[in-house]
Amino acid sequence: MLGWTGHILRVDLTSKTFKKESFTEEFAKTWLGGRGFAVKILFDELQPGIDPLGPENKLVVALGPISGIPAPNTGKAVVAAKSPLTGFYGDGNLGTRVTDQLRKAGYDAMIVEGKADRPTLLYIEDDKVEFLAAEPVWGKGTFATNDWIYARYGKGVGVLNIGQAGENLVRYAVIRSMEGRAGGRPGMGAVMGSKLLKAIVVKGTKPIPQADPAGMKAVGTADLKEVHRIDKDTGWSRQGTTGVLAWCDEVAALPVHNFRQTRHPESWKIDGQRLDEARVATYGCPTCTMRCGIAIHDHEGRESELDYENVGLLGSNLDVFDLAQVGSLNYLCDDYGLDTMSAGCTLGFYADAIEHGATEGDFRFGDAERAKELLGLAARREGKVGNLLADGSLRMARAFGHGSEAYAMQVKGLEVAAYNCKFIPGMALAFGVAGIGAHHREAWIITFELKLSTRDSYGPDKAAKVIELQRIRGGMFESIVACRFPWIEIGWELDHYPKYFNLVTGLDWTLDDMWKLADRIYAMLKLHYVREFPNATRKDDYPPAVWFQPDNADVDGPIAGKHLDHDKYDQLLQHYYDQRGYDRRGIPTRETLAKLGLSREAEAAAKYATLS
Ligand code: PTT
Ligand code: SF4
Repeated sequence: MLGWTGHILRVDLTSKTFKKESFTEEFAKTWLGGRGFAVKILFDELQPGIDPLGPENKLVVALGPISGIPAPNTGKAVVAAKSPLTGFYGDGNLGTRVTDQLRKAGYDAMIVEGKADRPTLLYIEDDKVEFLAAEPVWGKGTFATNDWIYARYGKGVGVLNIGQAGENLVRYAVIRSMEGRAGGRPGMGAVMGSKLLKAIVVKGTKPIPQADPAGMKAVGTADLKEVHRIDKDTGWSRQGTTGVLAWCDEVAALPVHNFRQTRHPESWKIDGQRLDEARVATYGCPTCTMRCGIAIHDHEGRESELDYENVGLLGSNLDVFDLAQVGSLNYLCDDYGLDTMSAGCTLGFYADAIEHGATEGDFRFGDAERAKELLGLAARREGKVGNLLADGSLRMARAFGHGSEAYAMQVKGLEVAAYNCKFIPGMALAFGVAGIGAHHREAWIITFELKLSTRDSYGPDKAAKVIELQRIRGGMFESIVACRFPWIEIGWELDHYPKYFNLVTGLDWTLDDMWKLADRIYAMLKLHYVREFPNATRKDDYPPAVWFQPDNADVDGPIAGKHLDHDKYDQLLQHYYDQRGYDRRGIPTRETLAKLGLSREAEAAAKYATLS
């Protein structure tokens, strides 16, 4: 079997043992890698109903067949586990050198299970695995932890680590890597913390098996140069992801004031142009030639790396229009290891709940200094407010009552990304049916939807577009494991990816084969969900209720008086289910599962929930 190492590293923190396990060629071809591996492994190995923060949960770090290969933007890894935020499968994707180092150590994935008896650093070097004391950095932030690790092992190693948020089991704690950014929004950092696992450090020295290494090297090296050239020509990485902020403001899609407003006259102060002007450094993931990590000096003079989601949710959503202050909030999230997006939505919800009298408190929109203190309270789970914030917006709303759940900006417990869908039905659907709760990663239909001016349509074509994008983004890119930005941002053709895949595996796949894999993954995500929530209904695939409310509509601007239509959204959702072969609850039918080769998985799920 070429293209895969054929091995998974299984580490048990309780017994301090490890095993090198083999997988079959059939497993590799059915699940490919990354998210594909993770959905299957966690489905087979986790009992529904387990405590996501208990030792029985497992953390999977999974790579793909092109991970670590010199080709455009292959320095990404998938981290997955049962989510403490949403209560079912959760994952994330982050740039890290663990990608190539773990593959060079001889593994396509690792599974971490059990719980250590003391703060632990897992050190992996080829066939060696060591369980080392991490007390010197327990209680420390991710920057200090990373410095400590680099000082001991050098900068060539791959590192995943957590900050205080992960240690204190904040439900939206992320995993950080200084060789990329952060990943695992639905609390993958808390899963590490629950296992007393402070960091994973990886070093590998073996070659990655490939069918045609010379051919891959020639194609990959040329393509890396070409991607660099196109990026320079188009100028995309000047502003990177933050280039979209000014557009969101223009088309009334920016989150402002906990998504109550869609535009703001001061938004220009935190847009991509201002970020580029304030740039003090540029960072990128391994094997990337269009590096988009733009760092500025924050209010306290520290370097802070900003993306659109971070600026939209910690900036405009909180009415903070001072870029340096947004940088500070972002820096704190990075250091504590909090997901910037859930943190921004949860703080926004808190300020909104106070404003609407659902609770009492001293936090107001625009108060960046208090927001900084609150992030600290959340990361340390300090006091009543810290504990409430640490549990995310849905649990907080349930604690407050007074109808506040309507404006907790989340789906299935995961907070939404920075696209205000008051009147953007397709993107609202994309959040509703995203595989792990609201995430823009899987179907970023908003640009297609608004650039074609089909904003007020709820037709079957929108459902079809969401499925097409899910296949590309949530399926192929998450399983072959590569950054999707060359495709989405600079127009790098999708055909390149089966070509890379075929060069390393010796297979003859087309994009259609990738879409079949993607559909299998999406069905599995739903099986994960229904196994945990047997009474699931189509309402679970609805976006936040506030977007449907007429009294929340904009009073002026391009979408004045408009809001999502409940019945039409339900029809759009039905188009999605029909096209996917799901029943009226949004669960794949037995027939659909059989077509996808998932009859055994259907039987396993049917023990817990009724399948049609
Ligand atoms: C992703 C989510 C995003 S998506 C952002 S900004 W974005 C936030 N970044 C955070 C951060 O930074 N610090 C922090 N403490 N929390 C953060 N949470 C948020 O996490 C990211 C880039 C970006 S920047 C995006 S869109 C693309 N995402 C990709 C993806 O998901 N898959 C893929 N195959 N390629 C992608 N390329 C791009 O990667 P999650 P990263 Mg992240 C400081 O993890 O859980 O998936 O949520 O991955 O290495 O940080 O790169 O405007
Ligand atoms: Fe990382 Fe940005 Fe490069 Fe993608 S484009 S690999 S997110 S630096």
